[in-house]
Amino acid sequence: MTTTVGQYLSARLGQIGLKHHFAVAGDFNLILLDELLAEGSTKQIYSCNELNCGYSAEGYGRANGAAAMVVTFSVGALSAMNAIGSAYAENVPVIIVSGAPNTNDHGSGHLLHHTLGNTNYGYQAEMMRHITCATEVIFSADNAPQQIDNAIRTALRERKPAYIEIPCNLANAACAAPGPVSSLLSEPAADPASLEAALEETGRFLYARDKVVLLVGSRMRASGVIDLLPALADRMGCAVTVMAAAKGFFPEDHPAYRGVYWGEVSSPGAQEIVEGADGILCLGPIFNDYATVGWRATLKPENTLLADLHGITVNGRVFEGFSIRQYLEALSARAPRRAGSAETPRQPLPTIAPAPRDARLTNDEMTRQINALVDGNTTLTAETGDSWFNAVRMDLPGGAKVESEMQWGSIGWSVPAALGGALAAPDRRHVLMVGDGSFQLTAQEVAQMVRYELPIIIFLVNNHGYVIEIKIHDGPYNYIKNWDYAGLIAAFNAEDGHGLGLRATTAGELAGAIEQAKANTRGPTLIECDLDRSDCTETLVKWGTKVAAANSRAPKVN
Ligand code: DPX
Repeated sequence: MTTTVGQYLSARLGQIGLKHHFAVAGDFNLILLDELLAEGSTKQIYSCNELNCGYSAEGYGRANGAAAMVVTFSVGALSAMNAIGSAYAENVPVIIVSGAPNTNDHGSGHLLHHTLGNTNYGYQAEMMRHITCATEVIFSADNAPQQIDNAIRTALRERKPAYIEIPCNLANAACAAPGPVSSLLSEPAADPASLEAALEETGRFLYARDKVVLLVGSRMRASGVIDLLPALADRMGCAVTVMAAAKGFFPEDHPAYRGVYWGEVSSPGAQEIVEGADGILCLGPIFNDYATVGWRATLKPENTLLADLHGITVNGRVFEGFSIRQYLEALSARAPRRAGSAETPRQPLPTIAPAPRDARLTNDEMTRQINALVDGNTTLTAETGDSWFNAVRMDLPGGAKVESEMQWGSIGWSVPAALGGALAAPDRRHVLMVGDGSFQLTAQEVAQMVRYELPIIIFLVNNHGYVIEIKIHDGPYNYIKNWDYAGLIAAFNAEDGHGLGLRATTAGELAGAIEQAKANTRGPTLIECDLDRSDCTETLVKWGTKVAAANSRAPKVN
């Protein structure tokens, strides 16, 4: 039983549950792309460039649990690195496969195109090693199956990207056929002694405390155990809050929900509940400078239990050797009731009164209308910028999902990521909020939404500049060239597309545009929302001031 290296990879991608892979062609990967097409387990989706290809895979992986992408050597792979950094920072298992020079050219002294112009072709793998959890450079078809399996298995277990390099003359070389996929998918068994000790210490922590609260962080997405949270909350009877990057990770219509904890810019009442608690179960949190509002919202270590993907820290002790799923499943069966924090009711979010139809469009009115569009089957992708703050202040129905990239924070991420998410979850409604500055980085990927007829509704927030940067630190570099954003769609449609480009300057125009977007099922609808530059959320201004203060701390002098 034999196959080819490319078909082995293709079969494995299908077996781990992928239905698509993303690709940009180049002469070092053409045979590999042929092999993937021939084996056919996953559909090949083309991207405009490798950065977008990576972000699309990252977005797909969020919705589907993993993703794959294929690029060419150097000119492709180096462009993709920003997106692979995103997948690493955001814990998304993206398998990046790069075509590479012919094996006969390695060590030959031959000078090749698409390279740095020296004859050592190992630099790409060296660079990738820093932003992936496994780096496999294939030099022989015989070793390819183990190397491919190791990269995929490690990515799935670590919830990080992995890199596979396949020379152009090995993609169709014969190799052994795959064995059972369970060797890639199975989770290692928990160490029973460590898990039991962790649960006992958790019990001691919880019994010694009255006001216990759950704080859900963004690494819970990677853990794939978000669905376990309501049962844990029901058992403990305590209040549940989420971090900004984990907006929507707990159903907001659940009685335990108390809002987003984000220090001084928390939802009403959430800061008091978290900072007033004597026991905070932090589940998959990322406490970076943004999340802590410039290091101001730091929780007391003695009050926190930190549960991360592969272990917990509590009462000054560290326990490892089990996954967060194994820990939460066991905890859900034996956690004590700790309902003290739930006595404080949820405070309502500030309501936004509807604007008259002919009123100038405002940020508030735009957010109100987008919030009304979001139902329990919607995935809302929110780009870095004021869109974060607008998403965080929305009142979401149960089932609604939010995707943001608050650890990596690379503008331009959201357009390809929304495309990836829409391919992975075609039965959901996909809504994207993206600022004008961010959009300019990856705008051309809307053309692929047109190509694949993805009915994504894009709210292009044209506030005429890098407003979040203007609020943090102003200067001429924050003002960008305006585009006719709505007009771009005609160019992307060309002769056969069904995209729709609309522009809203009043509340009524926006309402009309949303109705047209709902009816446009054969392509994206981009609604350019024209706002005044000064019109942004209050929380952005408050947060931006504190983050700027942290950024401008003077160097310490010895
Ligand atoms: C930059 C940011 O227009 O949104 O709501 O107006 O801020 P807002 P826009 O999309 O502008 C985004 C802009 C320039 N950040 O305000 S957040 C710096 C930056 C980054 N990523 C990359 N380059 C620069 N975050 C890739």
